[in-house]
Amino acid sequence: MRVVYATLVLVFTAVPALGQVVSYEATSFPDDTVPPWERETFCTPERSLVDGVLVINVEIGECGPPPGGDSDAYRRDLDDFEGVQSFFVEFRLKTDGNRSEIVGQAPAAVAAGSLGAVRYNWTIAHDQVKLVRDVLLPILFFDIDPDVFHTFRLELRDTSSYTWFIDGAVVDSGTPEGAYPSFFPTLGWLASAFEMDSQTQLDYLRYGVIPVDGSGDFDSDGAVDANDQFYFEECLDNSGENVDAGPGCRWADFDGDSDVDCDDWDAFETAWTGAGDPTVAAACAVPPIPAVSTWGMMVMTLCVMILGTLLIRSRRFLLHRV
Ligand SMILES: [Ca+2]
Ligand SMILES: [Ca+2]
Ligand SMILES: [Ca+2]
Ligand SMILES: [Ca+2]
Repeated sequence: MRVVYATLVLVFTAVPALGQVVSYEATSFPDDTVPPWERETFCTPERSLVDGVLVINVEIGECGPPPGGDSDAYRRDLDDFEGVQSFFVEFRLKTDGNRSEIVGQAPAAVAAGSLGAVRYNWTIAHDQVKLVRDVLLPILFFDIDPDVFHTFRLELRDTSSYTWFIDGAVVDSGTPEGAYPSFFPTLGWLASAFEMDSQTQLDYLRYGVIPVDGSGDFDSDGAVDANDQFYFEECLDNSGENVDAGPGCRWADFDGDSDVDCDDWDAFETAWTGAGDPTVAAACAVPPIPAVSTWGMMVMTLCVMILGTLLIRSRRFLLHRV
């Protein structure tokens, strides 16, 4: 019995609990979240929160000559996700740091790392991204539009595929070297100065189990409720009729036509399992029908206009006859 209990505990602690997506939306500092991100700073990075975006300024020189200046780094383990059949990391970020900083793992970097061979690293400058899976594998560089937010996404399915996306477009995919998250996996990210000052802005960072296409269940907890609605409306606002919603929104595309529009909203409402009814998404709200008094005013105004026109015409007709 004791062995069975121990086995059950192992099974239930190895699998993520309800809510299999973790998101940091930059509405508070990362180390103030529950659970907190472990923060490690070097020298004196400055940070602030501005309208749901974490802004980090890093400089060179205050703590000695370059290379190496301010650094603001955050880290978490991914132990809860070991053994899942699918996994994604997605973040939206922009930085004004120069591409010459990339050699020093700056100005911004995100690393899904481990003690094993399998890892996925982004190093991001204002107009270029470097993707690394392993130092023994080809290192990839991609140019990006400077000084605007970009969405970076990684999808892993079993051990059979990895796919990197930038702004919804596939930039690289293939068969990974092994399963991930695995072997003491961690997720970390930082803003740092190597040879130059820079500012990095993070809108969000999300990771977890890839939700099932067309399920409406973003966090894969078996419910379609308020926890999913925030992300559904984000997809809706970024998509619309016949606009591809991108890989991060397939779960919200109920009718499988690639967009997330008001047809999908209707299906989301139908699939809703939360308390009461969901608050109608602004993009799909039907304009209110005018109240009786408003109708009355409109009809009266029309009548006055018609009567006025008739009077003027009859007056002209009589004058003409005279
Ligand atoms: Ca945000
Ligand atoms: Ca859910
Ligand atoms: Ca559609
Ligand atoms: Ca759709």
